[in-house]
Amino acid sequence: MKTPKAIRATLLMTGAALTLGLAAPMAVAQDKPKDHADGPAAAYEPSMTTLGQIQVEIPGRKPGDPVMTPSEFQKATTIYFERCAGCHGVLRKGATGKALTPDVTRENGFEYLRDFITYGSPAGMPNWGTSGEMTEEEIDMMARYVLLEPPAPPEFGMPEMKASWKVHVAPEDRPAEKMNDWDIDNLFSVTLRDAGQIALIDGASYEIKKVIDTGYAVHISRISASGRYLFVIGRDAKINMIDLWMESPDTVAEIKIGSEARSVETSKMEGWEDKYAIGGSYWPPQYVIMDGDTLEPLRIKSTRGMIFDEETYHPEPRVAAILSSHYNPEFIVNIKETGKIHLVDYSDINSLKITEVDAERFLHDGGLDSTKRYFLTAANARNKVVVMDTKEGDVEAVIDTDGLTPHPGRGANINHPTYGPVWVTSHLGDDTVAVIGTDPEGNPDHAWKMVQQLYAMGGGSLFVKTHPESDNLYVDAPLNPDAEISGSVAVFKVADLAQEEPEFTVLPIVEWAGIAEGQPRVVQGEFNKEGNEIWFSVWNAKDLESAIVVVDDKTLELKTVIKDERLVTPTGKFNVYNTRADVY
Ligand code: DHE
Repeated sequence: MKTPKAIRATLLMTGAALTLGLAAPMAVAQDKPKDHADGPAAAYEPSMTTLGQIQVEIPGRKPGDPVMTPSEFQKATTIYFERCAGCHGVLRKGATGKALTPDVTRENGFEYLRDFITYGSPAGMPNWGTSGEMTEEEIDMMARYVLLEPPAPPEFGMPEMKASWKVHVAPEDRPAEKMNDWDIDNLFSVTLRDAGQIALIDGASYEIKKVIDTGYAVHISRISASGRYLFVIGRDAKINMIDLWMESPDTVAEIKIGSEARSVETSKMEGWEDKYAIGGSYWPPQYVIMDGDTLEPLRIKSTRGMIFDEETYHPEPRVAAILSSHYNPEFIVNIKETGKIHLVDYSDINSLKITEVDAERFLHDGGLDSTKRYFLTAANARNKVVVMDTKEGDVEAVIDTDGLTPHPGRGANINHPTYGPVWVTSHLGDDTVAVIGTDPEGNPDHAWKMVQQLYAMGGGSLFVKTHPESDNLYVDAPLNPDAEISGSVAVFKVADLAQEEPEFTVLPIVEWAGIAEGQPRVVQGEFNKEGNEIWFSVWNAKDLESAIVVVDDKTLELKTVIKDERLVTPTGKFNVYNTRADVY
């Protein structure tokens, strides 16, 4: 274990290296504003991996169009969807990046575009050419590509969903009781990202009970309220529904809900447990409510519409996090580009009532406070956290976190020695950790305010974690450019938060994993059911060894390392009990 002082020294050096790194390629880089996105935040822009595979044709040619062969156009479309669409939008109408429709690009012309792609810009455009990420030929091709009309990827409505929908085991053919001796509440569903699989790992013996094929570049797992069904969504928008009661748990139903997706959830309100599932997609921009037993698609809602404050039309507002309310029969759906939260009342599915709440643009991930009443969610490109009251259905506050790009995962709820119940998020863009008061009744002066700012190892953090039984707060930094930092985890003692500048302990997780090859990153802590062990993924390249490192929460010592050739690119881990009960 390293001392906080040693890591602080490394940190300062990293900060200096980063500044130098940004300044080196071009003189103009010195003018870059503080929120320039060349750092870890830029590395985290969405890649439309499945859309990149679709076959497209050059839209109707107009006089003056640059020359492009169909194969060049296809290649450019793939590059665009995989590298550019995350910021500029699938339809090139702009998201966090500027619009790139022909009316704009033709105004600027080919040479300007070529240079812009080559050198980047202080406002956040990466320097694709000087960084070596694109060849001169590719840049030439991309500059011609954005002068042409963008191709529109296919829509995905009820006929397409129904065609993809398969019930492998009908509800009446499934077991009436649990048929295995697994402790399913303490099972972990582990994302094996690049294998397109999940591993089910026993929380006590660390045994890999089963590996199940799922969607491509699988993203998250969520569990039905009863704990019986596990839902897994891939980036290709495929949802697998796995029955954990079967003798050998397996997929009982599957569906594709679009071409690109990231979120899935199930109904948790008392009386509605396991009744419905919901999936949200990036493309097409929509969400679908499905039957909770079979995944039959029931209702589809497009998210296209007006941006909440400008009242201008956005053609592709992506669906980010979806949570299930514990106070109302509602799904809470983050609509990224329009900055709205949809409260989807599923009590009468034939007459779906949707309340659109104005929040803030670029909503991403988030979680509930310890009472499960308030949903705290990052509007990441706006450096804000929105607090939504899921009982009353309105926004309580929009808090500036005074850091760059908050990224909480579901956040961490701790009982602060000075401020009482608080919720915590780290940031992608810097080392700050924002601590927000969440107790309007017991601590009204501190509620919905950033009551403290902590400094962890460095930028590139994606997830914080704790557990009601734990006295610790864990902060990862998988996207930090420094291997020592991205391979470690910072731990704050909750009791130490009473101090003005609490120090943290660093756990050298990659070192503990004993992996020599590659530059694995440590990502997303997840507690076991009891709350006395925390698991971290040691996420290496697909063809190299990865691992899961289990840490004893009381002693902060290594408990065990799970290694197995089937553990290919482990990232997210979802403990069945903690996920279904929203314990974090
Ligand atoms: Fe995620 C959650 C989107 C990249 C691991 N990720 C989420 C959620 C969204 C999202 C909208 C919230 C889902 C919810 O709660 O319903 N993630 C995106 C992206 O758009 C992005 C930036 C780029 C992309 O092209 O996908 C992206 N995510 C990643 C990764 O690179 C990570 C680190 C590794 C991986 O497996 O791909 C990653 N995302 C995760 C994890 C969660 C997640 C582990 C769930 C955290 C939790 O505790 O609930």
